Amino acid sequence: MSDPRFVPLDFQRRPEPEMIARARAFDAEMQRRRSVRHFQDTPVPREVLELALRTAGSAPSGAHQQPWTFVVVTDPALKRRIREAAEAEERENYEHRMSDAWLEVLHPLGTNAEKPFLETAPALIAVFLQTVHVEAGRKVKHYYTQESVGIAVGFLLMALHHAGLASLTHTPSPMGFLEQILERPANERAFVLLPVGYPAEGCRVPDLVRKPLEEIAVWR
Ligand code: IYR
Repeated sequence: MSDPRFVPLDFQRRPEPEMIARARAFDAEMQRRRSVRHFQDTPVPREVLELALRTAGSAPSGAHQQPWTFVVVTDPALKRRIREAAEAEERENYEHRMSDAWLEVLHPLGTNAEKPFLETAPALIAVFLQTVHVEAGRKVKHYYTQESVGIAVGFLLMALHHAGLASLTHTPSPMGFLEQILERPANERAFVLLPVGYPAEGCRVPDLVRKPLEEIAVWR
C-alpha cells in the first residue's frame, strides 16, 4: 500500500460574534424547512439540482467510499411508473402491513396511499446506497453505508431548501421497484425518494411543533 497523502486544511476561523450571527441566520432558515406533499408542476433549474447534488456528495462517508448514487427523474412516463408502483406498495401498507400503532402516529400527517406528488413534482431524486464497488475486478465492501447515505441525504435536503426548493423525504416500502424501474446495477439498494419542486399555490402542511433545545440536548 502507498503512504497516505495529506494536504493543508482550508479552514476559516471567524470572530465569535460572526459565528453566532451565522449560526442564528442558518438556524432561522432551516426552521422554515418543511416536508411538502403538494407541488407545482413547474420545472426547476437543472443547475440548482446539480449544485445541491454536489453538496450532497460533499458529505462525510465511511472510509470516504461515497457509497451513493442520485438518480434524477424528470421524464413524465418514468414518474408515472414510479407513482403506480409506489401506490401499489402503499395500498398494501395502509390496508394490511402497517400496525394500528403506526397508523396512529402517522395520523397527524394526513398521509394515505395516494401519491400524486410523484407525478406533479417536476423532479424525483431517487437515492441509492451502494453496498460494494468493483475495483480491479474485485468486490470492495462499503462500510457504514446507512449512516453515510443518511448524512448525504441530510446535506441534500438542506441544500435544496437553501436554494429555494421544497422536497419530501418519501420512503415507499418496500422500495425494490425503484431498482427495477431505474435499472440500477446489482450493488445498489434504493434508500429514499425525494420529490423536489416548488410548493403548490396555497400549500398547507401539518401543524407540527419541533422539540425545544432543552428536550433534545444534554450538557454534561
Ligand atoms: N411510507 C408511507 C407511510 C409513512 C410512514 C412514515 I414513518 C411517515 O413519516 C410518513 C408516511 C407513506 O409515504 O405514506
